[in-house]
Amino acid sequence: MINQISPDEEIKEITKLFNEIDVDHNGVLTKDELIVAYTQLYGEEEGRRVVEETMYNVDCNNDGMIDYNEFLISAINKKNIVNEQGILKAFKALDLVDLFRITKGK
Ligand SMILES: [Ca+2]
Ligand SMILES: [Ca+2]
Repeated sequence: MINQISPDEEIKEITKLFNEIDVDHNGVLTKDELIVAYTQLYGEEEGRRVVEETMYNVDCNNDGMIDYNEFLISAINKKNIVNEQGILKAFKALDLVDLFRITKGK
């Protein structure tokens, strides 16, 4: 089977990015963690602005933190992985993520 896009690779990249931002590895991105990551990318002022925007757009359940599902959905939306296979892969990944989190949570 030949796939032109590789959703697996996309999700791996997204997961890697999430883990990099999640410095205390508790499975959620707090505003502080996002600010650290984004100010490195965009500088102090622009970074904070991007974080505000991200929290507003991505924090679906309004708990003030970005969990992996929210992060993945937003990343997928941004990358426009709109084909059926991509969405399917994403949902599969979400299942795995829940397992991952349960395993990780102590
Ligand atoms: Ca965290
Ligand atoms: Ca949230």
